[in-house]
Amino acid sequence: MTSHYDHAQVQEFWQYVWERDDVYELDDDAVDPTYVLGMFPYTSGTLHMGHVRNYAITDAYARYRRMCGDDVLHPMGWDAFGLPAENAAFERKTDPRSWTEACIRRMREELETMGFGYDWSREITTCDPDYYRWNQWLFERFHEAGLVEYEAATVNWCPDCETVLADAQVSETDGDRVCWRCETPVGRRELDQWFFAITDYAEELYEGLDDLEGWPEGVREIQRNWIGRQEGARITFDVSRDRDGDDDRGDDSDAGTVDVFSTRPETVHGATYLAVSPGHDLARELAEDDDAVADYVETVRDRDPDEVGFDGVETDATAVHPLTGAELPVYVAGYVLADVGTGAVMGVPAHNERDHAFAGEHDLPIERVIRPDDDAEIDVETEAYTGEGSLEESGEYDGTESQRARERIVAENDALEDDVTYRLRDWLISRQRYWGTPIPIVHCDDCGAVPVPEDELPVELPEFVRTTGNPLDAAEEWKATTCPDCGAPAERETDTMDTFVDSSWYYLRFLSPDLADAPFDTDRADDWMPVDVYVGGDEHAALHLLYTRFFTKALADLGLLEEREPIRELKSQGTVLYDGEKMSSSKGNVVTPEEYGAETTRLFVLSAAHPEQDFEWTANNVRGAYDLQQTLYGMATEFVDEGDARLERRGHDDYVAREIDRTIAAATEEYERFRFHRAATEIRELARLLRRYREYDRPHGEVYRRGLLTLAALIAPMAPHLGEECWNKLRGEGLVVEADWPEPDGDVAAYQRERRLVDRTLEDVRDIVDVADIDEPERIDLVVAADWKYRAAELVADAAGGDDGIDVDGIVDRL
Ligand code: ANZ
Ligand code: ZN
Repeated sequence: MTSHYDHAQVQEFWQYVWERDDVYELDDDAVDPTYVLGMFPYTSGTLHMGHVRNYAITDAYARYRRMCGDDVLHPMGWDAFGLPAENAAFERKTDPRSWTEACIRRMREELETMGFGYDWSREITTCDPDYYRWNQWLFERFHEAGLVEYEAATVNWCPDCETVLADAQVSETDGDRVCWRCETPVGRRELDQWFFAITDYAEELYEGLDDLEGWPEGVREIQRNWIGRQEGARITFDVSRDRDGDDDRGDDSDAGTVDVFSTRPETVHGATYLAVSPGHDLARELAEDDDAVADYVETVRDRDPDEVGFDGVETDATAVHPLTGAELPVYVAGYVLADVGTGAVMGVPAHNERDHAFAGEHDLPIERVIRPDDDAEIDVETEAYTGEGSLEESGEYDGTESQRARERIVAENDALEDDVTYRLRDWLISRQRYWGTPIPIVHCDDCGAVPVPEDELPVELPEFVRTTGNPLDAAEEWKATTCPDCGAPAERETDTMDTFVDSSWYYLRFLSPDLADAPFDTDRADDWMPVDVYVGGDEHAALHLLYTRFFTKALADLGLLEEREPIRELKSQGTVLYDGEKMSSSKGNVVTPEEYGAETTRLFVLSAAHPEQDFEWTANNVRGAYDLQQTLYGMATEFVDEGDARLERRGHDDYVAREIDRTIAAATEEYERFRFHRAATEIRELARLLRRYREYDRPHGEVYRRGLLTLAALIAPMAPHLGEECWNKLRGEGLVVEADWPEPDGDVAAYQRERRLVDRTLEDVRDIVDVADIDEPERIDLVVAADWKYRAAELVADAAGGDDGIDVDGIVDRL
């Protein structure tokens, strides 16, 4: 039979033709092209089903837009730096570059096998010096703009990977904080580290989320939580010390102030103590001559930060309540976090759960200053009351409703000031590893940390050496250099950048991937940005997508970009499951696309579910995609083989013609909304109708051919090789990838109204006469719809076995 679809051969042929004709290359002069981007893959060795799904979605959409007449930018590149390459190289006794290059070759081949339509002339690889020099260049621009900080910080340290981990790289397993890669328990270390000041943009990053209407609400909510914006007040307390312990504040106290941050400033009258974190300046100062404080600070530092309970140590300092003048004890307490708010709190045990717990442990007074409005029985001795209400024991504010009091107390007292804090921390970009962008800094004994002059960029990585620690530390020759400022012998920075730096701006490099004197072409960026549609896994909701937004804003402030948001529409794709588990190489349940051929694989991942839903990979489900492919191919082949069609037009030909129109309209709508699974359903239904049409009668040549061409065009974005093959059989020339998206001939809306009427009428017919014994209900649908009045009535009459009681004319009238 001629209709066997030999996927390997078909794929190879069309891939050759597409490449020969450069059909996916976007001209640099294109005006405002549609920018469709899938998150570029980490070069881990092979493509997995998550990649295939991700790229099938972007490819289908890019192809759809191209057929609609848009210029389309659909590039691909490689997220090629990172620890796993270094680990793999170490295990395989090779070096990260060779290993990464081998991965890229294999993955590119796999992408090509799938027939994804990328503009490969724009391919970028982040471990190329031509790429990472721009990380360095941008680092230096950020540095000039005050967006880079070099600070000692206590960091998460994985003893096995011998590297610092970002908080997000620390996973929680059975209550243990472990390395996300190797699951070794994570320790703490103090190191000088490089940071990007993302917190400078906290407010804009937060505010901007409301306007990102093309983003899933779930992702925006994750970002909101990550930024953790909180409104409240900063409250200043005078603090003095009583070093000799004689309870006489008079002569031996040094005055100072401590600011606290509170979301509930109206509870200020209920403050019964002050507590600062062990990392607070006051704690350090007190530790100098107070052994108890020094010991406590020490223990907390060595402790897992999540383990901290409500222990703490009372100090010899005293705080003065700014409104009442009362003297409050000052504690150093582990539950107060150094990098939240000001690193200090006023303790209000009656109205804050943590303060309540602390007060319980340390026998501190609990003073109620808010009474619930419904006069509910509350006993703050047993439990904090955290709700709203009216103030009491608060002097002139007694009786004031708490939300109103919040505003008044801040407005009317100099010690309180409106303030906003964020949970977001500055972005620690230092990694003590080899396989990343060298941070372009020289450390000079006299001049400090000096940026490498621009004309000496890139600072290239030295040869890889196998050591347990940071290979750059061992690269003595590479490290030795001279200070750019004073010429004295100096040492290169041996930290490399977090790979999230690479992915924070790669979408801009695709615009002008070979540009030699800037990271990207500014004019082109103004025209081509933002990315119109970005697709990827929602594991990137917090970090990658926040960093891209930060970069875009920082670049805009550097005058390099007009846009302040990088991505207009974001699609997060669900997970492909296999036996209920995520399909991944680490679980050994990866199904390789070659097994089923590109078309079946693509059709399946697109038709199984809405892009944002998870779905199960099962042989049975795959079969459905395979069958659709075989059906379409078979129909195109048969038509060509036995193309003896009817010429004169009959009633039901119109019906089929209008169903073709209706399918085009419906499938277009589904493509617009990324509902590929529903587009596939429309296609499947039209194919079924056309088959019945063909079996019922000899089909009308033009109508039938148009139906088949429509199928080829509608399936092409999802299954492009199949689309080309069918298109070619039916037309003998031209490429479907370059064809126009089909349009309805007739008035689809009018037809849809009519069709609904027909459907209802058919129900009426069934009600009037029991047509259960009509063994061809499908034929009825077709015929009724085609020529609905008379033929339907005839059939009903037939079915009733010529029963004289049936009044055909009567039925027809009622219809
Ligand atoms: C006094 C107060 C009274 C507070 C009250 C709350 C309720 P949540 O609780 O998640 O909304 N806070 C401020 N800085 C802190 C730090 N560095 N470490 C630990 N806790 C800190 O977060 C806001 C509250 O967290 C702040 O408001 C403060 O306690 C506490 F009835 O101040 B509150
Ligand atoms: Zn110097």
